[in-house]
Amino acid sequence: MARVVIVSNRVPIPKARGATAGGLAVALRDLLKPGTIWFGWSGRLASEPSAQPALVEARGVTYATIDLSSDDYRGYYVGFANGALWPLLHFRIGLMRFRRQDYEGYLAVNRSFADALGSVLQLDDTLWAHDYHLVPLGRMLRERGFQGPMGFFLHIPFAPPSMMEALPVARELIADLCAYDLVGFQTEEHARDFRDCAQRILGATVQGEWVRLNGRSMRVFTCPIGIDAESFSRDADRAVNDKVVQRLAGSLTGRALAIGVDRMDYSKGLPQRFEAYACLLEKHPEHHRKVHLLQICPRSREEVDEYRKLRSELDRLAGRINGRFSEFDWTPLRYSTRAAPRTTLAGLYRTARVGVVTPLRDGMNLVAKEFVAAQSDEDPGVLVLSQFAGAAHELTEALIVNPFDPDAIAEAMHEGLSMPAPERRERHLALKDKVFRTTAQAYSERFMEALSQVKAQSVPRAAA
Ligand code: GDG
Repeated sequence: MARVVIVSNRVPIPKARGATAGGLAVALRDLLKPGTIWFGWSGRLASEPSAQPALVEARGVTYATIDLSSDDYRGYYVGFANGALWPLLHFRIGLMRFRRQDYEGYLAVNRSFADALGSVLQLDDTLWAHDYHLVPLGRMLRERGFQGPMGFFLHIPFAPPSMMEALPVARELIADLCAYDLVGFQTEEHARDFRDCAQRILGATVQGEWVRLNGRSMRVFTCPIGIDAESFSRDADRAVNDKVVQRLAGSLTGRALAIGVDRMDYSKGLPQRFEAYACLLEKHPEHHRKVHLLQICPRSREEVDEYRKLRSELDRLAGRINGRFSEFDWTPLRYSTRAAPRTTLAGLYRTARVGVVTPLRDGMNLVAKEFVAAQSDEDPGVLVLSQFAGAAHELTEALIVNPFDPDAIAEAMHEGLSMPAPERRERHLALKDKVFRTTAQAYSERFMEALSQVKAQSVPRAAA
């Protein structure tokens, strides 16, 4: 039986006991069988990183990691991946900081990954690489003679040719993606943008889902990621005993809760959301003293300038909203930059009347799905969802809004806060059905199934 080798930037090595798994570990849980290997960066910086991966075994799965030097980390992770690719693929060309030397660092780390994988990979392994950090890895493995099927999944959006062309190394990156046998995207729009890029920028031939370049074909398809809805819903049930959830519920004293949960990232539309909340309070004074917005946004990527700027902006906006609307016994906005434990989070979603998920652009957005999974059937909350989150393609019964329009978000929040129970229940049941169908398990099965077929279907490649 062929082994599966997963490669991602970071590797979620399970802790001894009781560790909560991160998003990708949940999504790939069914693949984590004895024999599987998960390879990536350890998260550690070393002055002279070893070329040999460190191996840790847990429940039959081998976790193989390498360290990076601080120069590599700056070029690969801070510079190219998060300073150039992330903004570009989220349609923020103005924030893209491209530097040749960062791109060189990005290639160098991908080469280190390919070299280190050499000591781990066997000829008949199946490889699945994840996300924008690892675009060139497939080509580099082929150059080193690896022959097994190789899939790649992009968790974030893709950009159309007119935007991709702004990146000086767009051709190289698109060609590198074509070196995989299968590339998966969250939505058909992202997949189509990639195929258009391959056609217009590289001159590839596109036929349906197949892209043909230099005599070989690869498949580009849509494979939306999901969550473990059953377990999230159980967490929400269990959270009735969670002290923090109990304290929060007690502190509401009958007021409604609106909730937002996002990594602190400029793609998540947080300033617009804060503005929308101010707009709600201004235009609908009937909500004064009747609602709290709880915004949880754990800090992330603070090495990148834009993220530090965003934090100051949110601090300022939060202060302004509370300064303007607070009363001595009512603080309209509760804002925390600390992460909440997973069960607490599930309980907070359950307590909320409205979930506000308004990214300016997002590959999928798992928070939208978690919010739905956490609701009770009897008294569910309402999801306000950006039309530019991948999740909006599936979760059409949410209140869909343009995240650039604070007035529209405010009106949707008002609608959610005022919606009668029968309509809330009807929308919720439709959303729940989808979230419980397109789960994490369905996602990984669908990808692996496509990967097992794609090699047989693609034109045999020339010897590497
Ligand atoms: C990328 C793509 C795509 C957040 N705060 C806390 C916390 N979280 C958890 C959420 C959710 C996850 O982090 C965030 O996932 P998202 O999907 O919303 O966003 P990204 O981190 O940007 O993820 C995205 C995803 O990859 C998967 O393909 O959907 O589009 O950008 O699970 O719950 N978890 C805990 N405490 C917090 O305070 N425990």
